[in-house]
Amino acid sequence: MRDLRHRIAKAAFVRHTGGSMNKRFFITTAIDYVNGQPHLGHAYEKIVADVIARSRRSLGQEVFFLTGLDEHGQKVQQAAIAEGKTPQAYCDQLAADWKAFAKKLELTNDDFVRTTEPRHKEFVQAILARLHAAGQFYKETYKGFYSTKEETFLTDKDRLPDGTFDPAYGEVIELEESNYWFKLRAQQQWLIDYLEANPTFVQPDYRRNEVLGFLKNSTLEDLCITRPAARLNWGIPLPFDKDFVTYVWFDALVNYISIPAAHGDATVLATSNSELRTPNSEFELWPADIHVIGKDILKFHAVFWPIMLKAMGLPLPKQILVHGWWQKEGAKISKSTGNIVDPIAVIDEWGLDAFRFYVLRELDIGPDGNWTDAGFRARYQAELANGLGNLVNRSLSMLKRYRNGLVPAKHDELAAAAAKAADETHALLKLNQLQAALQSIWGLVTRANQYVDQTRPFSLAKDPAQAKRLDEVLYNLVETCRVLAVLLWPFLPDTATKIYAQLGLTGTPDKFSEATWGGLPPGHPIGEPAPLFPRKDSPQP
Ligand code: ME8
Repeated sequence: MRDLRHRIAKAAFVRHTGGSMNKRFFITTAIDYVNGQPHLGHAYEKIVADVIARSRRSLGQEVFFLTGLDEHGQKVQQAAIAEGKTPQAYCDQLAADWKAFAKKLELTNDDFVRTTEPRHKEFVQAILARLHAAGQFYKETYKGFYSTKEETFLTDKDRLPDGTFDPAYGEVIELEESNYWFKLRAQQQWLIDYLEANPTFVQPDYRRNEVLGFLKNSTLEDLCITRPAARLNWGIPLPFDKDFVTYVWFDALVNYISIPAAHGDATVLATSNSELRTPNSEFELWPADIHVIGKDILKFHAVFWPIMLKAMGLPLPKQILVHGWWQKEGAKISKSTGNIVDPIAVIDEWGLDAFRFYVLRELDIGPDGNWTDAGFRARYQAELANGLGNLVNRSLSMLKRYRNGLVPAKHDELAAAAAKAADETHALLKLNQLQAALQSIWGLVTRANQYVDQTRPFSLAKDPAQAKRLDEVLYNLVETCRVLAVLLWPFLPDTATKIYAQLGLTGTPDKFSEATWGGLPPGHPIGEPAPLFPRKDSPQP
């Protein structure tokens, strides 16, 4: 009976929301090529996704956050050969570094995909078999231009006005070979209509317009989804023709559904036409809520991927969130010129949260960013050490000194400012406006620091007649610190946890609902204050 009532309630919920109660908020990042070490651009993207994942959890949603590595293809094969290793040995070694890097960034990813894993490969093959059987592919000999560096076929349309190909394509050769092609052409108008009917599918808007412009002004070519094994063998073999391996992009994009399949997501399993896994009705991921990607891979995600999904009969992801590219000191990040930001070195010297703060506060999701060492130091000093760090340290130190570390009676002079910051942050997090959310949180930091300057608790402490006023001021300050810890948690998890510990609170400030004023009970003993962001005199970050 109880079970029946539960099922009815659940069915009503599903009807009402158009979704399921078990559907998790599913967020992914691009999966990085393993042909080198992670750099600032990789770190930034993963941190953006992590903050969104953490904030959704804090707001009470169940989240599944997926990141990982793209291990097939020519670039990886060439890099392995250059090091005298087999591609698998090369990938295994680098995958260990990249996984350690995810830990270093304190990513809260729920899974880490490697495209060489059997769970991924077998799903890619199942999809290929299904699409082949459905007549979505055809085999044809192509004669034309090919960029080995980008592993892509080029046509005369790709030529620059002077007749050459963009140097980004590297060496362009003439090639004649047989391959399998995936039918895209017939879907062009459907995709235009979809993008027009779903304005938030690609964000920010100017990226959506870019895709629409491309689709409206050119004819979509069919996509070559294989490479002859004789030329490139580091790929997933086609299940229906052993002479070919799968094109690396077709393989890589499928990670967004192969991992849901590996966890038993019924929607994606239904499309693979195979008995790979038993569906788990408690675990629903697809469609993804957000794919976080960089601007250079927009076409793959906003053109090829939707058409692949349509051919499989799967719903499209809800949003493709496109970030810009980082430069350093105004120049392209490039290993050959030594113009790199090594995230690990910065984190080791300045701490993870200083790194997370700088990239999120400096760059909104969308435009390109410019890392400058001077800018990094300036934000560290002004916003972290003198802003947040100073506020927390002096608030807690004064409570220790003047009230023996015991929280006074509740008072609400800063309650409205805290509520404003919490409401704004809540709304901005829902919109993935991370930079604006940090600005709002720092509005509260600034307000509380001004409050210290205006109320002058160090002067109040000298006058016994002002004891009640001092209690009020101190309550407002330590309670603001507590609210700040909750608001900061998705962005600066270590700092937020340290603030909680210094306030003598156990656990982590990972529930947004606790950002409501008045959480610190009178008489509560706080812990030991300690500087959150030590001052640095070092010249280089
Ligand atoms: O493209 N600034 O891998 P990748 C910001 N394997 N972001 C940057 C950046 C920079 N300087 N450099 C790279 C691939 N990125 C494919 C993805 S997904 C199914 C397959 C971003 O290692 C880039 O935009 O070249 C992309 O989103 C991610 O890092 C991985 O790039």
